[in-house]
Amino acid sequence: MSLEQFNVIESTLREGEQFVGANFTSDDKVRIAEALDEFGVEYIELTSPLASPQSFDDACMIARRGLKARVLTHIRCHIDDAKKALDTGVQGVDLVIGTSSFLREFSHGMAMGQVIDRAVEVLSWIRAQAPNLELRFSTEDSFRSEESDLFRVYLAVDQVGVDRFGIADTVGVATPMRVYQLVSGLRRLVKAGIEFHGHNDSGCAIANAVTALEAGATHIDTSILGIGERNGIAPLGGFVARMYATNREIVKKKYKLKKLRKLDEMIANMVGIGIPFNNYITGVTAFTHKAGIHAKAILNQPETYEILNPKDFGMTRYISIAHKLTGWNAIKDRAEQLGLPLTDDQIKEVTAHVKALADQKKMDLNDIDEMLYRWADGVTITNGK
Ligand code: HCA
Ligand code: CU
Repeated sequence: MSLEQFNVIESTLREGEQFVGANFTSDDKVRIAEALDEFGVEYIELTSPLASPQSFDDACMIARRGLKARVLTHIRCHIDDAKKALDTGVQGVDLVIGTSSFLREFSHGMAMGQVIDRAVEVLSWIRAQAPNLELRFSTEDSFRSEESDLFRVYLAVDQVGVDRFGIADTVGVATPMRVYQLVSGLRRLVKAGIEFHGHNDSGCAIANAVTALEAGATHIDTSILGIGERNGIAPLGGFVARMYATNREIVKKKYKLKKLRKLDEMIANMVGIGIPFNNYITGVTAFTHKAGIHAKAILNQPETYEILNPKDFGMTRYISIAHKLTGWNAIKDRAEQLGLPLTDDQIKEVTAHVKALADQKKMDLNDIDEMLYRWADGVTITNGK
């Protein structure tokens, strides 16, 4: 059920601000929020209003912008933070407190009993002030916390009545099995929504997010290009690619997929990085096919080797033919594109020639085109060039 009814909490403006290259101006933040809203994310999470005076002003401004997405801010479990968050006028507040022994010892210094008391105190206070505010409670470093501690705090908080619980893989240590186990355990315990926030240090962020949904989570945190602390969290594009591969129609209906490329490009420019070649959907090789065997099948039926239809994302596929792995079907397709009436036998000769030449030097499409034109003019080449 959750695989059909999930919500994206887009955290480029919170987790993403924790990326080393990010330093968004107020204008940048508005552009990002509006672009995400147009794309169709359900929630936009903003940096704590306590981070800086401008962060507070920007949160007020974005909260009042009338976006379709619900605007959230993210705070520590303190009454002072909560007060400031309420002053911004956001529609929801995401609270977090560390529960692992690392964080209890080296960060806030509280024992588990104190963590529980603090959580209940702050959440009850917020509930009393703002009964309709969307309230989420999350445990930082959940996967290195004792499960019994987590369930103790979740149950106590559930009495206060939060809308959502958060499970955070703060250090990227979780695997899908662990995520399944923890999320389904919590699912049995509470009725509220469940949010998963997963870092990507060991490459499991997207798989963990999807597994969380399979185990009953309702909300997934993402950021554009995955930017965040260290190497970041589940990227919006990669998560969307995964969900599209599971249920194309729902994802096409929920989001304006053709806007993804602009989102990725905008953030890459703002934070001073390039889009990685192997990025989901928008990477330069995401729809590039090379081996002759692949090219042949792609030309007959793209779905043979593509679970994502590039057209749905406003992208185009590319078949690379100027190399030794090429095949005559791909060369023939190129000849047809150029309008050259070569027979299959001639195409096969050209292909053999390409392969032989590619063993000797690096080639590009111009070389192939030139060769095809020469063959069409009846000029065959026997050796070299
Ligand atoms: C951080 C905190 C957080 C919070 C996640 C949450 C994490 O490291 O800055 O609120 O659920 O990864 O634990 O991003
Ligand atoms: Cu995080």
